[in-house]
Amino acid sequence: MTTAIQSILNRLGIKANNAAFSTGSNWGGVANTQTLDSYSPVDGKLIATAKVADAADYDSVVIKAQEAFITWRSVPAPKRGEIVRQFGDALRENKEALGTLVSYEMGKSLQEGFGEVQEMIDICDFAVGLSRQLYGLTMHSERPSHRMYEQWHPLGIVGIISAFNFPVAVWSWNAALALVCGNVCIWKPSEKTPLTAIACQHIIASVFKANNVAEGVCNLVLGDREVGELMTHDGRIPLISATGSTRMGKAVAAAVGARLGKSLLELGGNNAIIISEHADLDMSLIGAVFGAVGTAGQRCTSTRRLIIHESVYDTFTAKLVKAYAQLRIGDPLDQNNHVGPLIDTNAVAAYQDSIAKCKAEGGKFVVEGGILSGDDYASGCYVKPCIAEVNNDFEIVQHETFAPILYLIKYKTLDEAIALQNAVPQGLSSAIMTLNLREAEQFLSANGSDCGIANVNIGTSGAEIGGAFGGEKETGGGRESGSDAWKAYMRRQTNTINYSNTLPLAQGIKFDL
Ligand code: UN1
Repeated sequence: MTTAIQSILNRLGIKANNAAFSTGSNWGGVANTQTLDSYSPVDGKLIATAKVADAADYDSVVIKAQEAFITWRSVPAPKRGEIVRQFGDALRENKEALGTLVSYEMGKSLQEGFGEVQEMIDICDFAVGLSRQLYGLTMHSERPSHRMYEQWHPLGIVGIISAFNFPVAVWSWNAALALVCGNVCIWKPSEKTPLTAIACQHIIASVFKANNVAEGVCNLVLGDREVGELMTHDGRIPLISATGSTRMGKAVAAAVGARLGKSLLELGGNNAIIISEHADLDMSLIGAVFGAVGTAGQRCTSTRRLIIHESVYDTFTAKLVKAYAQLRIGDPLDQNNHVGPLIDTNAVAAYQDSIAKCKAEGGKFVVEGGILSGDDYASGCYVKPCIAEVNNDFEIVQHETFAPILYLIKYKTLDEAIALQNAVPQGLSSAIMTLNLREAEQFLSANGSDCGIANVNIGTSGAEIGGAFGGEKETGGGRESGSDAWKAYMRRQTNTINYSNTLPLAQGIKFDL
């Protein structure tokens, strides 16, 4: 580890012998023997060894969280918002350090690491405003001198299971909303990125301490699948918000559904951009290339398919090939590079496997892939972004591979393009590049994209926090972050108040004693 990274760990308060869980300022499970190793995909070095929580540790956290909920839910929502506001300020102070650690531990470019912390700051600002809203409706009662309204109450413990690719932002989307809504949280971060999670826990714990917030409001539990399973089966956790693969999401939904809990799922995407004959091709190029190679193709919103009109297909493909030749792949902490490493060598194996499958199905690579070797690429996690001409119905094209592999598909009519865009199991993000109003509106209509996110003249990735984030079909149907996504973190209560002298029944039913 370089001294620069060591000083960042110091700045973020991360010590060598980390604990397995935290309820705020208190950290526990230090003596546990089972560990998680965090290797940087940047240089392959072991950054730290974290401890794994066992079932007894987990249980102690849940008990603490249940106790904390009793007091936290009684704190007025705007006061909870004030604490989230201070958390946003603490993130502003730590943006550089945390963003750099995200880049080093996860491998995304430094700019994207900073962007991820900015998303956290933005969601805190959003949540602060929300803390003075959380509106319910008022209805007119059919009975005289009756009032009817609805109000929103917190659920209790929100379990957050997050993925390696957005190791801190997705937790904050959930935590910031859950907290202003009056919930407490238990976070299980990806086992691949424990350090960034520990850093976030330190930051939020210091804000809580300064405000005398009880232990147990924001909890961290480190572990692998076993901890996730304890959470999904636990009837004490009314809501599980999980981000990850569709396979993982199905297991979460089954376990949570079996106990009639709520789940909020943000799963795989297979996102396409339609490049119309009416597109501004230079603008489209930026959206397509950033979408495909940003975060080395490891966003759930990454662009995996380009559906290109036949009249611009050759021209646009030539532009793509030229742009890919200019991509600089290497250390993501060096801001001259566009593309960093994949998360680990398993991801590299999946990338290679997808390329082989694509070729076996008849895919023709116009930009070849490959693993980079040499001193600069010693971690073995650096791969070349590649482009293949395919049919949409290839099995591999129907599948989300978390790697920079871009598939090209040709179309003749917009109806055909929209049908191709929709003809995958996933439904997260989509876009059309066109300067033609009719095309744009058709794409956004009920006959258009079937995704949770549909954009015009911007790419598939890089959503702002103000919109609801999530998708349909195998993406899981959940919505996080902006708009009214907060409602998933609360329970709705309908209240009818009779201020008359009699007790009339609804629907005019007569019942006299
Ligand atoms: C994810 O990949 O899980 O829209 C989240 C985007 C980011 C969030 C991605 N704001 O690409």
